[in-house]
Amino acid sequence: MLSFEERKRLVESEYDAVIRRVNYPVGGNGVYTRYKYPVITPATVPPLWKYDYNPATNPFFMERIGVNATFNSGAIKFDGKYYLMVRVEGMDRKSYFALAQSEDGINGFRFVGKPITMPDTDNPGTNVYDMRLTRHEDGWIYGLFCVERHDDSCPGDLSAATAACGIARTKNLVDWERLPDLKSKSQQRNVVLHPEFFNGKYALYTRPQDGFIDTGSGGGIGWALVDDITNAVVTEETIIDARYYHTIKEVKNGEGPHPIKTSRGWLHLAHGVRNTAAGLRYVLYLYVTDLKEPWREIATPAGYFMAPVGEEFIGDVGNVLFSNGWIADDNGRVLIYYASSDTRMHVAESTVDRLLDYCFNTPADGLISAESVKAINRLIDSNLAFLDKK
Ligand code: M1P
Repeated sequence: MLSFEERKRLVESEYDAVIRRVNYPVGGNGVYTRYKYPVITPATVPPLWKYDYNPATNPFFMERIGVNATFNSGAIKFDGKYYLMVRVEGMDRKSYFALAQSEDGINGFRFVGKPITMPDTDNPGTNVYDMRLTRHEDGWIYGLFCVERHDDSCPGDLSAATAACGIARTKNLVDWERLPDLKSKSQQRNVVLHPEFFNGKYALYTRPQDGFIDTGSGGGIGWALVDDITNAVVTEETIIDARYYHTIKEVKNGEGPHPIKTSRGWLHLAHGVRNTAAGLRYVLYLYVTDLKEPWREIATPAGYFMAPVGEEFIGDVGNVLFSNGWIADDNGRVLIYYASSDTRMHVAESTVDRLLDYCFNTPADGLISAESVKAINRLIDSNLAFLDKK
């Protein structure tokens, strides 16, 4: 068996190798390019957060506090650097937020400082996760996240839970001011703050749901206005991206990060969920809404934009891609940060132009097989006509 010093050296060299690993693009369909290695895994969490470094209290240099997963991260560019607000899940099943930083958004993500100490409300949450970061035009950076609590109206059911939207804001990503949770008629998860005021009000993308897991009568992604973010109350919600039978979002859907403002509209990234004999399948899709009427869809490409491939299928909750963070650079590059199977973080790269081209030129879902065939035949016929002309 290795000594304290030998184990320490081994653990630190394994960590260094992960941090220094150089990533590279692999293939793609022209819309986006995946990168070979995940950008953050439990191995990216510093040994200092896991090990007791004192030989007197940890003579075997054993791990004391383990990490189960690193996933569903908010993203933001701040002072020229790329930051992920990572959902770190400990082996005790509790999630917390921690900031990871990279110089180029693809390589060398490393956790900085300590895990975030998020102030609580007077009704403490059991678990917090999936933060969406929004730099709002009011000057604050907001973090909206899910707060999960036991549902005390079901005292005999240990698994009964409620989901609400927690709201906090910061100027430096480290020190957070906690605001009251969003008040709404239904439970909420996947709530996202729009970056601009609308008619002088804060605008939210919501995801009304009947229960903790089931969205039930919640028809899809909603749009709601609130007067005061320091006491946010949703009185009216309009469904802007509905669910449909036999689509990738039949069971549920949810807004990803806040939409990117482009010359042609607000570009949205979301997740859609369908059921299969093997359980739920989560995929990512895009849509565009009008610049002046951000609740009005103007492009709805059919089907998924990204779905799990290879090792992405495998993890704590298999067959899941989930994204709550992307970054658009000034030069039009878009880095899409996505988690696979509730386990690890990846990056894919595209551009605003490519994503808009995809959205406006991919046929919308005709909702029945016959319409899908018509769309393919239209493409073939126009290709044949074009190629004939050449
Ligand atoms: O396990 C998949 C995802 O399930 C939930 O998302 P949704 O509310 O849309 O079903 C969340 O718990 C999310 O964190 C998780 O990745």
